[in-house]
Amino acid sequence: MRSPAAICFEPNKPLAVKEIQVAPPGHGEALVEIVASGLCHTDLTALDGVNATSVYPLIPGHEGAGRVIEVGEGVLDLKPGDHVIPLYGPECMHCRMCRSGRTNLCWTIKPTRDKGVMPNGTSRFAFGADPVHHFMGTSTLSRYTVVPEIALAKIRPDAPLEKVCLFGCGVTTGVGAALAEIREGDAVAVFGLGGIGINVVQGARLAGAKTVIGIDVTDRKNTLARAYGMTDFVNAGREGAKVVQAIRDLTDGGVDVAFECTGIVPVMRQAFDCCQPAWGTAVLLGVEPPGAELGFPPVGVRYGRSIRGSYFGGVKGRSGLGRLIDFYMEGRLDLDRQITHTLTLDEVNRGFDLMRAGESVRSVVHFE
Ligand code: CXF
Ligand code: ZN
Repeated sequence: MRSPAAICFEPNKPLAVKEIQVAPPGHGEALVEIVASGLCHTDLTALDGVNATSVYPLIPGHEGAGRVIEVGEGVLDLKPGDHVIPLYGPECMHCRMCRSGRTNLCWTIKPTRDKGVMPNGTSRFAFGADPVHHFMGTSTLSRYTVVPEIALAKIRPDAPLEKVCLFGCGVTTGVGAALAEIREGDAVAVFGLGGIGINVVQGARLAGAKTVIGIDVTDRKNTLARAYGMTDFVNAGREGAKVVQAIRDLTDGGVDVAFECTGIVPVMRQAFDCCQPAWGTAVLLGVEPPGAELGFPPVGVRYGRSIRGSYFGGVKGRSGLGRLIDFYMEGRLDLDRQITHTLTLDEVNRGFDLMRAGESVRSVVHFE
């Protein structure tokens, strides 16, 4: 079928909104009509040519929500009309990782996903005679996309798709990590108050954190962060090298959990250093530049600090996302205040310009 889509033909060029051809879903796949898709920094890395799993031309987008239109052979748990959120991290429920009970990672289709194709090795998208690649296995900046069943979370039908698309990445990554790592009464630090950090802040409130310290280089996100539960703010631009000391002073020696949401390696070190020496945990969420390494003195770990990471908030996409969406439907999580811009697909480049300029928290492309 024909579909409008945003195509990145090559890095560092504006996206081209074109009509593409979408092939029917293959074995184990579903054709999904996307209703809305949020724009995330990981899409920007593909547009800028600094994402290792991007094969061009590609259709970006990995924070979408929509409806199943058609299912391929062998699809067991989805039918036309189901509301779904595409998952860049699938959940096959059968592999060693899925069965381990220790991780939400599932690498069943990672080799083909990272090459921009479906599990059988081919793409479902074409522009004229030429194939166009999938991105992160989701490509939600196409009105119609094809996604393997194991990478589709079926969600409750009453959840508004133009809002809950944010559970496809930012909200789940931030809120999930906060719920997994924070205990009631904890003091936490959140480095970077962008699309991820802001959701760590509201997740920290949900988890019962007592002190939530936000750290950013601008005051611009303060109103939103305070509304989401931030209790203290440290301006890293003004404090410079004194950021860690400022956090220690606010918390009687260090936070219980520090979340790094910028991907800047020296900030990761600050997150580690501001943790309580005997038990504090630094949780890395931000993605570092390719090849980066992080150093820290071993004594910091020997005394009891830990350093961990989290992917998609530690949430298993198909079996765990429903719980978070229920929190939203019960009014315990906010999406409206972080959606700073809504755009049509034709305005998608403006959305990425706003992101580059730091003017948006989340822009959401509406297809209808
Ligand atoms: C990212 C996090 C790092 C790996 C790829 C996906 N999440 C969303 O943007
Ligand atoms: Zn993302």
